Amino acid sequence: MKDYTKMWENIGLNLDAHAGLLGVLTDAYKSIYLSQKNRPKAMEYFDFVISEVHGQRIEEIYEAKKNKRKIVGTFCVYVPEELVLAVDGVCVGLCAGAEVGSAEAERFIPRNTCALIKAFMGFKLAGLCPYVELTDLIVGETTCDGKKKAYEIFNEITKKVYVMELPNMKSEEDRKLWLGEVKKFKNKMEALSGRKITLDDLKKAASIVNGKRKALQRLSRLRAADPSPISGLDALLVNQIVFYDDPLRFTEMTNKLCDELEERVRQGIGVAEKGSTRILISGSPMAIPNWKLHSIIEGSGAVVVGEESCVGERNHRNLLDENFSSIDEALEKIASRYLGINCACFTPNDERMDDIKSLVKSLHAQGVIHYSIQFCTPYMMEAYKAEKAVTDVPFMRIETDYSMEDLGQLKNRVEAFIEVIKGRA
Ligand code: BJ8
Repeated sequence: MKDYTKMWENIGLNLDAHAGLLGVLTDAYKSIYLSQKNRPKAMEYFDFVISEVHGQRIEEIYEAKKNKRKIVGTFCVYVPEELVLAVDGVCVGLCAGAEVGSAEAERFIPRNTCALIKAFMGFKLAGLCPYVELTDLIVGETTCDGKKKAYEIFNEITKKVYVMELPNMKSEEDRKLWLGEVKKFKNKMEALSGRKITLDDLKKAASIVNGKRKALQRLSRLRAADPSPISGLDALLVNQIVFYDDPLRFTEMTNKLCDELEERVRQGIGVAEKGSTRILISGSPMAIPNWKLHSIIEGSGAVVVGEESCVGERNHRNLLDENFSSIDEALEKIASRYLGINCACFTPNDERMDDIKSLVKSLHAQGVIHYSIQFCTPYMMEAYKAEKAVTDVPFMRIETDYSMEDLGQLKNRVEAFIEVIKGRA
């Protein structure tokens, strides 16, 4: 790896702590990812991206910033990426998937806050996230209570948080409110960049973001094969990297991966043996480098075939209707596309139950593991309804955080669950 020390220093990272973080990340990646057998060749690109996640990609974003492009950081799939790209901005998901800076974060937020919120506060406070340092704007949303209140504090610390008001229901009034928020966000992006958005800008942005979604949908469909041509761990990685990588390059490389997977499916080549137990994961998002549950499941001989999650299906299952001929029409379509995401922050949220059931069918899942990050009230609560909705296959709830303390206990539970599934076959 090239020496990026000077760049990290200029960005203002805590160099010693950052070196420690990269060391831990590299070791975890080697033991979880590089030890897998029979991986698709095209995963080499994604291995490279991870090895350069705080290197080459940061260099690219740093360059873009020098060229006066605006860098916009996000924590939620409700933020319309099209409006960032329409002003030639760069949209990045911010670091939130590892247990770092917890002590620093707990000076501002309660100990019993979900690990994702604690991590985004911790990464910033410990000086470990180069993305957050490069942002011109951080976009928050009124989703769960924890995030909503944490953004107030995050703004005190960073002075660059903008919050979109997301309704909690999906009635006509709520749709109007949300459309108003999308329009306000367009104005915000224009003011930030000093550039007026044209219809052409929107058309181009829509096609780029849809390109990524289509590539991910293709990947998702290929996982329905038995044997699955790709591990859940690798598919999760691709679904995590989409939030960081250059969008056009990401689409090209994911499609290349899918070409290879199609060939594998034709030849009956899989990562696990045909007939291996197939698990669908549903619940809270798994931000990079949260690979804990997938690695336990796949280390126990099953294969994860899908994620009903924002790092997964919820991020890409709906395309934006590109058939618009005015800016107003485009904004309406954007608002409606995003309101079709079924996050547990909504009430009622029965559509999410339909999504889970339909994924069980289409991916031929034999069991559902409902994953909630500990203290994530929306998903912990909604597990009840999900369990009631899934009647055809066994269902198990897991609540955990980013620490490795419960690894042994989780492994025992997952293995017992796989045995239950096998017993039904
Ligand atoms: S659309 S899931 S990305 S809000 S894990 S911070 S919900 S307490 S991340 Fe999410 Fe948008 Fe919804 Fe998706 Fe709160 Fe839960 Fe923590 Fe969470």
